[in-house]
Amino acid sequence: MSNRQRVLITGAAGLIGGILRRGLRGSHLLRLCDVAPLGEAHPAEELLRVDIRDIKALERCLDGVDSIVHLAGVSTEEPWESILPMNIEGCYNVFEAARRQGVKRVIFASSNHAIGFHRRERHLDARVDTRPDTRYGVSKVFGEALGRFYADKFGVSVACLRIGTCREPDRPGDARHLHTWISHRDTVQLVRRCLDHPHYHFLIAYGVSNNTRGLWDNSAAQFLGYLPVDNAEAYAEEIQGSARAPDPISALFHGGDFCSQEFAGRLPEID
Ligand code: 15L
Repeated sequence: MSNRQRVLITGAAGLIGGILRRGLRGSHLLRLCDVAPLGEAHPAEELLRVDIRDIKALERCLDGVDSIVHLAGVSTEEPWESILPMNIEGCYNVFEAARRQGVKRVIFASSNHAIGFHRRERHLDARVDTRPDTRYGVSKVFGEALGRFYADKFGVSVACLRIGTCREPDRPGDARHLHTWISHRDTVQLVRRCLDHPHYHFLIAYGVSNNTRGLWDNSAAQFLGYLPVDNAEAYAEEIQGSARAPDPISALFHGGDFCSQEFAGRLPEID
């Protein structure tokens, strides 16, 4: 009998789902779920069509699962009518189904947009106040709060990863990415560390590579042993030669153009 952990990945058909599927294949038993097609099952993979809006279906697919990597949901700014069922109710369903089924750990794909309205002069650690830059960012703050609640109240081990910019192709694409980029292999390493660490209660970590221009401090999660190997700086010259200047609001804040969309605030008041 295998002693490999069984991991359920929600939203497994997305970009990060595909990266983790390839990267964790062989070391973990993967139960992959999505509403979108997942292709053919490889050995040690189970494929399921599950909608996170359906808590009963989620509960059923958690049988025998040790940990969940929760990626499903809306991954950018969208109308509240999409954010609410997917990122608020769907996220609740995942944590609640995990509790009901005795799942030990949930790794939640949060986002840098939970802290997007901090100014870029500021280096941020995991304890900084949240400052969401979009409804999407608000939903990620909600997911982090849910994680904290399920850890404290029910003893579920929870990691919230404030992911920066993970792209296909696997390289930064503009000047902001020189601090926000995370490569595919660093993404796999970070999630692997979160899955395999024997014990933690609750943590927040930034999903970012070892970027020379990085602005996010992961020292609170150092115990995980995450040692990113890639650095966006390798692409800096190329990017700076081709990039267009960001709009003035985007340039000020960590969240970039998520901050400038619909912006009707007053700059001096956003310290
Ligand atoms: C995110 O949270 C999004 O999912 C992704 O599409 C990118 O926009 C990324 O943040 C980013 O900030 O670059």
